[in-house]
Amino acid sequence: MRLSDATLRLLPAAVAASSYDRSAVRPGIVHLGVGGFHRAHQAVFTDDCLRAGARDWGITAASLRSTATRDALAPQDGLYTLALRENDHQALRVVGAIGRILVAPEDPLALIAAMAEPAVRIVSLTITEKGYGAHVASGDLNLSDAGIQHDLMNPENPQSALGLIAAALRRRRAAGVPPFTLLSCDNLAGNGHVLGRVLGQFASSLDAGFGRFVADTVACPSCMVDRIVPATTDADRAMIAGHLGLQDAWPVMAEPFFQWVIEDRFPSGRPEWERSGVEFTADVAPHEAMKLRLLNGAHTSIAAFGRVAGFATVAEAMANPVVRSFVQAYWRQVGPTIAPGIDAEAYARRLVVRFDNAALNHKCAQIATDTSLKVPQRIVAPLRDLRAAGRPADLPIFALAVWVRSCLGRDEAGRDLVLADPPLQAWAARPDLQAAPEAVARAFCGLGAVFGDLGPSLVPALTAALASIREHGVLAAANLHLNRT
Ligand code: CS2
Repeated sequence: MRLSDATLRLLPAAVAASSYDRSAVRPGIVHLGVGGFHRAHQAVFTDDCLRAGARDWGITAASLRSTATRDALAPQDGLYTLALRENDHQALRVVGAIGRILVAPEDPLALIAAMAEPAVRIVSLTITEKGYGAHVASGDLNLSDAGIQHDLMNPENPQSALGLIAAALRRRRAAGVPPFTLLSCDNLAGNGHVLGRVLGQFASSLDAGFGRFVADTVACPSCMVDRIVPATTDADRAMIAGHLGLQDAWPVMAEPFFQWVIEDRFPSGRPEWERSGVEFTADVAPHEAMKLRLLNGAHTSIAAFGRVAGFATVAEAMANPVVRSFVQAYWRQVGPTIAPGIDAEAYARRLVVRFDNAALNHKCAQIATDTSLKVPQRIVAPLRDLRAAGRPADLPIFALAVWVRSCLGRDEAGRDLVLADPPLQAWAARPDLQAAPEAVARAFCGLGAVFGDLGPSLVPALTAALASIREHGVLAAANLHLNRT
């Protein structure tokens, strides 16, 4: 039997289920990108509000690409299980905040109509770095993005997040309905700022008046989101079915820790997310910098070590003494780039415990997707600040070298390393393992979208790190480097 509204009453008492009348909930949020992260984060805190009696903040969710989540969750009335796991502890809960799930490519007009509903006051997004049609380094609209090109030509039948949002905003404007607040929940520095900027540029390219309307009336608060959410496996599905006594086609696994710090700019209102411990602030930037530079920067480094040296998961890599020392030294070096007033040391101490959580089974390969779009805000940004302050910056450079090494086709045991990074996959002149370290360093440092104007100055240090990795292997090279500095 399947998890659904009809079978909720069969759940064992140990599973915290939604007890409210879901049929009385009206959608107030449309969420784009209904992956595991949204379902373990924003949807859960919204579910807390619904459990506390709110009725205007249900979520209509949409996938911008695949039908998989809709196919899994529609037969379950949008219900799914969240398993919070930490070593040998686990807590289960069924989340009911998501009602309808739409699939944009199947019916873009249905999604536009859902966003145009006057009762919808927030459109939130987890569409990953590449979903914004932005140059991540500059934050400008990327006019060579295929989805953006298509939507500027076909604004009535859009495919991209920006095109869909713009179509809904045009419809609201024509009907005299105030715009929704746009809430980016992706790991971009100044995510709301980036979204507002590319949307404004997109809207102005369609029509200058609409561009001004977007710039003047659409609020795009920034926020910092944090919770580690590994991809669900079949073993997880079997484990959850065992606990529920019901089948759940797509449960979500996550760590207990979470943080969500939001700039409080919601002209049309918002759920009382603070009841779950969500923080509201006037300035998110220092929180974002802490999280992107310490958690995500270390994640990207660990994933690169893992891929090259053959560690499958973050916890496995962290159990290696060299990786562990490297990560801790990296935090000490990068920490001073975080604004004073934020306790970067306490956050880093907590990160060790979070990364050691063996129950998560968080795969290096999952983190290593789209890395060329992640490196600028995670590693290059603190490197730039360290340089500007005249401080040592060798560890971010070494981390970049490990990432570059992980893009050369094979790991140190000679196994194929598949790249899941569209811009790098499309790079015809991408060097491979045969190329000399200096040629590799020069080629990568020439990627302006990744390194900005910093690239040329990094060539010597990157060459030296790549040469040492080639000579000694990545772990021994890191160890030598740590002992030298
Ligand atoms: C990870 C993030 O996949 C990745 O790139 O670094 O998804 C990370 O787990 C989250 O940002 C944690 O909040």
